[in-house]
Amino acid sequence: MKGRFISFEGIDGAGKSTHLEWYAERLREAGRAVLLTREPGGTELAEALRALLLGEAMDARTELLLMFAARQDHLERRVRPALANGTWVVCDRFTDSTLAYQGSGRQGPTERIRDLADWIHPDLWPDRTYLFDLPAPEALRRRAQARPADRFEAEDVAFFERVRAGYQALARAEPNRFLVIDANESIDRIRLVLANDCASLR
Ligand code: Z5A
Repeated sequence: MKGRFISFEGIDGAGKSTHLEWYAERLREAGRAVLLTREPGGTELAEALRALLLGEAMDARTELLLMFAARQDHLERRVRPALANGTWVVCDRFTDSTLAYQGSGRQGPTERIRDLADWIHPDLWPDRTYLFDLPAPEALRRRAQARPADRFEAEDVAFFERVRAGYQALARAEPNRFLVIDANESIDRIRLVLANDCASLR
């Protein structure tokens, strides 16, 4: 049986990482084999690209192409093999991040991003995407308390408002795939929503 592909999305600081391990554990308890992974990253090569992407100055096209280079390696070596043997893949970010950050945030070429996605994974999109939705100023406030900023997190509020609006448009376009989570809710309430949805997917 083929596994399922679940992604977590949202602007930085919206709170998705707080729930990832917990969510994977709910699936394991239900007897599923789970691969918890992330983008950019998830393989040795993709993690090396992640370090460059988060740390090095680069132009917007280089950034976009490196995101997809990391994704291709991750899909080929880890995600596709896992799904093929029945493992559920829980992924911290996927191509919706590219559409939201490199497309809406950087005001980049959305059609080219979609072309790259069609080339790299024409047959593979998440079965479910959880979008953690939070106003950018609140996400910024949470982030500032949590850790020092990386290259993306150093962007201004207007950038993150565009990213958020991009995500919201993606969710409106695919209401069956996206579940939008009000990230202003408490961690416990969010877990209730996730647990109910997780049970419905299993
Ligand atoms: N990126 C891209 O541009 N294009 C792409 O295609 C891909 C990625 C795949 C790395 O992602 C960067 O890559 C990312 C976009 C770009 N930009 N940045 N930076 P990442 O996912 O590794 O980094 P991140 O988004 O910054 O994730 P994070 O550090 O794990 O943050 P988070 O998951 O959104 O939040 P958190 O760590 O779970 O929570 C933040 C704080 O809020 C923390 O103190 C929590 O305790 C607190 N929190 C969490 N939930 C709540 C609630 N409900 N109430 C109150 N406080 C809360």
